[in-house]
Amino acid sequence: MKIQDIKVIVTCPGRNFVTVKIVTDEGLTGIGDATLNGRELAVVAYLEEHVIPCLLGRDPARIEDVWQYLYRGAYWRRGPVTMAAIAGIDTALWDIKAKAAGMPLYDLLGGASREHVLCYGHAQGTTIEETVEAVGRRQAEGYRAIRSQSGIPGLPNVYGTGAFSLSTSAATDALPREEAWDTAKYLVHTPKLFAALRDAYGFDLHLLHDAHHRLTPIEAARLGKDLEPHRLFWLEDAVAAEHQESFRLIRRHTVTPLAVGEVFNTIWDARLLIEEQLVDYIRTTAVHAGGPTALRRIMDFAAVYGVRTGCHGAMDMSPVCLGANLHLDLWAPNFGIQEYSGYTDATHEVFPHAWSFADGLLHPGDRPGHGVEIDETLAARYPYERAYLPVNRLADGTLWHW
Ligand code: GCO
Ligand code: MG
Repeated sequence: MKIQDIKVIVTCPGRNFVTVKIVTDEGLTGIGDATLNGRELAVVAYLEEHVIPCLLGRDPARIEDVWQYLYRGAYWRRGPVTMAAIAGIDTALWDIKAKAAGMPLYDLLGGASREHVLCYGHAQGTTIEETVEAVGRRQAEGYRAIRSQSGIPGLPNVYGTGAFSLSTSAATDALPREEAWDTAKYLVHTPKLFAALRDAYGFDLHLLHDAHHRLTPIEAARLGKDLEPHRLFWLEDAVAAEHQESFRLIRRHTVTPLAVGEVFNTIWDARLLIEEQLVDYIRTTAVHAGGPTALRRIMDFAAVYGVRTGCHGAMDMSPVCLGANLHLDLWAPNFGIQEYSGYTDATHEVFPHAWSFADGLLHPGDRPGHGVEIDETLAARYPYERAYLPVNRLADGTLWHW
């Protein structure tokens, strides 16, 4: 079998998605997600100009060799653009291999380790009361684990708590929205949210929280400590993790479980965190970590140290990425949880998928391959729109982590 053609499809059925489609001379096709939120076209150019010409005519079965060729062979290793491009190709090649074998991808990886995959949804509100209600709605939809975020008095527009923060070219403000941040206010308010949630729903529901990289290590330690009575499933991205050693300090002070890694793109970003067991969950995801080949390696490395998985699955990871993640989740001996924040109806239609959600659980389905397709005619009806994530500033104007 030979790779005959590779195309890159960009579509915006609510969010921008970049999808790689590989066609073989035997008529088998495979697709992969290569979306990098807010920087989508950089990955398209990387693929079209620098990757695709090198792969035409190659054997699609040699996934490991193609991965090494694109990673080592580029000389410029790592980085979100490179790794998203590699992920698009790698995911499509695994799709083709599993289709050729007539197996769902999880079978090819070693088979299912469980019947289904626990996932967590999102609940948010501008006030504690609104968030408490939103958690109730998610619970009614079947979710057993819910990430809960709330607006903070005195701070308008906190990402992930109220109105959608994404700016698109269709909107009047096509540049990144500016949001405000105050850590002191946040640290006082957030434990109150979880106290209210435990009062309302008891301890049977798993609650998660995302600090979105905004704290310093000692502030994160304080938050972890203050959240201990509320028994969180995890506290996510407590600090910006360029400095992996930061987690040593956080760990010394709190038993709140820690999750990190949605912006990581290789195992090197997490090596120390995993080896020293400084985190409980590693959040790398197929599209940002270089596809199933690399994600499987990270999961296996984490398994050696008793660190569990918690793949990033916000709605800017396409249904193709979610499909690939779910096969790895079903297989991984050290699976923890999968994020699932849902998609627009148009996104479900553009990407028909075998994976399904019921009772707070996901399953990848049993179709050969990863089980996700793209309807190209429909995709063409939703053209790309330039879009930005917000930025965050302190009251004095200092640009802050968001
Ligand atoms: C999450 C994330 C997202 C990211 C987004 C960036 O935990 O789901 O933090 O909300 O910010 O995916 O593109
Ligand atoms: Mg997050």
